[in-house]
Amino acid sequence: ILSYKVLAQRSYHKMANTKPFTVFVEGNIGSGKTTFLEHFRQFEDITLLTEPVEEWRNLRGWNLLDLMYKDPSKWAMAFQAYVSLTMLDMHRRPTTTPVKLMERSIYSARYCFVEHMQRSGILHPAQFAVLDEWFRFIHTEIPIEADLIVYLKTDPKIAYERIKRRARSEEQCVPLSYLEELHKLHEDWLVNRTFAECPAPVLVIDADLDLSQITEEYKKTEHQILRKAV
Ligand code: DCP
Repeated sequence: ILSYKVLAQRSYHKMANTKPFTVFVEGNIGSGKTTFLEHFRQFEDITLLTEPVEEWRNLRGWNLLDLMYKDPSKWAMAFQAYVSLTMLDMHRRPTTTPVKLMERSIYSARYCFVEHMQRSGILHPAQFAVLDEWFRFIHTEIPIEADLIVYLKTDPKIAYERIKRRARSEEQCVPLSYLEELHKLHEDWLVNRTFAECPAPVLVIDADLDLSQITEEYKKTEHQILRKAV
């Protein structure tokens, strides 16, 4: 049975003939994307799509995330191909709310992670070419909505400490240098705009603050994400 709320939201979209205002939350590993999304759970008119890490840890019983960290040159290609699929699924998922908030996007997969794997030689040029052709095909043939990017900017050392603290088993081998490389790629993509196309305006947030203070930072973004006085 469809609730009154869902029906009301559907008719809102029909009447207004609008697509949801779509926001990507981007930032380094350990920048606090999940916490940021959780902050918005209190609002009604918003669909939250958290990253499908659990799917990456269990594809028919296989932990692709673990395989990728343990033997990158063998597994990076398969892992990133699967990430692209799960991201595309999130981009295409219909919503009944006026706002859609997504953790990461197919763009950060390509412009940060795959880019790093290509530059560092983890991906063979032929493997990179296949992933890049997939990305180009999706980018040109499938409409991907993007209205705003929230960039949680973090000092790599702080991200490193958070990753150590949360102790996700697969990430124990992640060195600080990897986070520094990923940080540079996020900066080049979202701030310096040196090598890749940026699909929406970027709102930069200081995500170095600790949990007790960061809620204030998150609050500052509410009116831009919900697009009304809050
Ligand atoms: N990952 C990857 N390639 C991608 C996307 C993610 O290798 N295209 C990896 C990096 C992490 C794990 O997947 O080990 C999850 O990374 P995210 O930064 O996307 O998510 P977190 O949960 O670490 O984010 P946060 O700590 O900001 O909440």
